[in-house]
Order: sequence, then C-alpha cells, then structure tokens
Amino acid sequence: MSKIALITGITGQDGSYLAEFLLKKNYKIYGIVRRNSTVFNYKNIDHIKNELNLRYGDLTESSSLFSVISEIINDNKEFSVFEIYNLGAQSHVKISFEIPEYTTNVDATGTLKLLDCIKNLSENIRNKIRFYQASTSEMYGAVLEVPQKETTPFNPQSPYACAKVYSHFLVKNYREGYNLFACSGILFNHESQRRGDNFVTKKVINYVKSIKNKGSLEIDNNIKPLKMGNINSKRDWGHAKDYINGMWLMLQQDNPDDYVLAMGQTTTVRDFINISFLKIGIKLKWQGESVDEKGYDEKTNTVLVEINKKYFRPCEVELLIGDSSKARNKLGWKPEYDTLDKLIDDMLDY
Ligand code: F7E
Repeated sequence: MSKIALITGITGQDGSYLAEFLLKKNYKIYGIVRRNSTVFNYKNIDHIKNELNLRYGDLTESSSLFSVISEIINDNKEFSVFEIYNLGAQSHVKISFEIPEYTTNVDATGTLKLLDCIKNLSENIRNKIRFYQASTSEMYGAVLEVPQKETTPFNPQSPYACAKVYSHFLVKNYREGYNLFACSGILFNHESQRRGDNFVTKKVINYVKSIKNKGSLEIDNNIKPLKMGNINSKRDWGHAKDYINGMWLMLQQDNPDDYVLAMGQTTTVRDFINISFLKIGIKLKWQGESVDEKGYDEKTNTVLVEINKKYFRPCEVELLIGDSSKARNKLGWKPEYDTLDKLIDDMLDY
C-alpha cells in the first residue's frame, strides 16, 4: 500500500524541502509545475527531479488540477494515504499590491479549486485524502494580540494576506461542511538558502556575501549600497526545514486542525542586517533619519546600506511574534535551528 503526495509549489523553497523530506519517507511524489516560456525553474529540485512525477498545471486552472488528481488516483489504485500540500502561491507581499487580482486567483480561488476537486471525489477516495494549506502569519497583519496564536483574530494588511485569510477560512469550512481531513499551518516567516532573492533575509545575505567576496573595503571605493525598505518591522524568523516537518506532522494526526509554527522570538530587519554584517566582521553604525538613514561600516565609513522608498509597502505589518505552544505540545514539533544565529550561519554558508 503506497503513500502518495501531491505538492503544488514544488519548485519553491518549501515545496523542494518537503519533496526531499517525503522521498526519505518513501512517498511517491507528484508535483505541479507551471510552464514558463524562457526557463525551467527547477533549480531547487534539480537534484531529485528524476525521483519526482512532475505534471504541468496551474492553481488558476481547475481542469489541470482535476486531471492531475484523477491521474494520480487511477495510477495508484492501492494507495493507503494521499496527502495534498497546497504550497503554490504568489507569495511576495509587496508584489501582491501590484498584481492583486492574480494573487487572489492563485492564493484564494486556487485553494477553492483544489478543495472543490477533492470534495467531488467519491467518498472512499476522499476519506484517504489529507489536505495541507499554507496559511501564514501575514493574516494577523496589524496584530490584535501579542504573541499571535491560533485563536488570535486576523487583521490582514495586503492583497496577499486577504487572499490567504479567504483560503484559511475555506479550509475550515470544507473541513466542517464536508468532513475533509484538511489542516492549515499558520507559518511565520521561514527562510533558508533556497529563499527567493527578493525576500528580505536572502536579499541581505546575498549582499553580505558579495561584500565578503570583495575582501577589504578600504581598497574598494566602488561599493553600491544595499537598498532597503522598512528596516524597523519585526519578524519571527525560523528555518524552512523545521517548518516542513511541522506540516507533515499536522497530516499524521487523528484529527485535522490548525496550528501555528513559529520560533517565538522577534527581531527587527535592522538587527537582521546588523547581525549578518557582524558575521563577516563588519560593524554597522546608523546615521540619519527615515529615508535618509544610512548604515556605515564603522571602520572605513563606507556607506553599505541605504533606504529606498521603492521597497515600502502601502500598508506594513510592523510586528510578528508567534506562540507555537499548540504545535509543540500536540505535534511534538521542535525546531532544530532554534536561534536566529543558526539560521543566519546556515544561509551564509551556501
Ligand atoms: O519582508 C521588510 C518588509 O518580503 C519582511 C512571505 O514569505 O513571510 C513573507 O512575508 C519584512 C517586511 O517577508 C525590504 O517591509 C525591508 O516588513 O521578507 P519579506 P514578509 O512580507 O514578512 C510570510 C510569513 C509569508 O507568508 C509571505 O509569503 O522586511 N523589508 N526592506 C523588505 N522586504 C523585502 N522583501 N525587501 C526589502 O528590500
């Protein structure tokens, strides 16, 4: 009796780590990938591509979801468990303000399409399906409680977060209305070497690595500063690998439920920058205010960080800090990368 998993978003950070994790547990893995006109965006799964069953599809296209799910069911008649992980998303918060309709089509209506497809399967098949939804701490937005836990009300601040709130409640609705085994993991920010380059941690790490590769700042006057947005916002950052384990644990329980995964520590973007530079022996001093603030190398006075309004968001989420007691107590979830320091070391080591 085989265990099967379908992963939307398999080429992304979380999807690729999850695929590696499930392969080790002997799952047969299917992944939905979008066609791209210029490149195969398979960097994160290149090393395991041959062990995966990749199918073209899109969360905006019900028929593609239906045909992939039907194919999986037909080709694996004896399966014991079929886990569906919905990790596909337009996941960049700032970009969601620029393409709100597309973000909604993928992050909200896409979930509806997937859930509806499962709902319409015969009962004996449906009973063997377990569904995971990638919910997010962004749903807490302008937070109404500190720290945030499963019962904290949502107050979303972006088209991305609004779409995710819709999906979160839809999962609950389908769970209660149609008895689906469907869970939402409310994951706080989770990072890794595979994080997209335009998310704040990876952007900072890439820059710090480029400075390290240059060698001494004293002999290089041509350094272009790192351009940042709001460096005063606070995030609860963990390692993606730890969060993958949590997703899987949610689907192994007797009953479906929603869980927060978070480290319970919050840090400003500014401190993330400070710590990352310190790792390569550079101490920053900050001078100026608001958009005129700059981060200088204390030794050489070289400007290394500047603020650029371009990266500000129409609405900002100022403070996130999660309480993951429920996941720790009920799932036995315990992150291995338990400090920000370990996360940064891992990201710098790539
Ligand atoms: O921003 C600030 C920015 O884009 C973090 C997604 O995975 O986690 C992520 O959402 C903070 C924000 O992540 C820059 O304004 C400053 O306050 O890395 P981020 P995010 O928006 O928190 C949640 C859990 C998700 O679900 C999302 O899908 O950093 N910030 N300067 C900047 N952010 C970026 N990207 N670039 C900057 O230059």
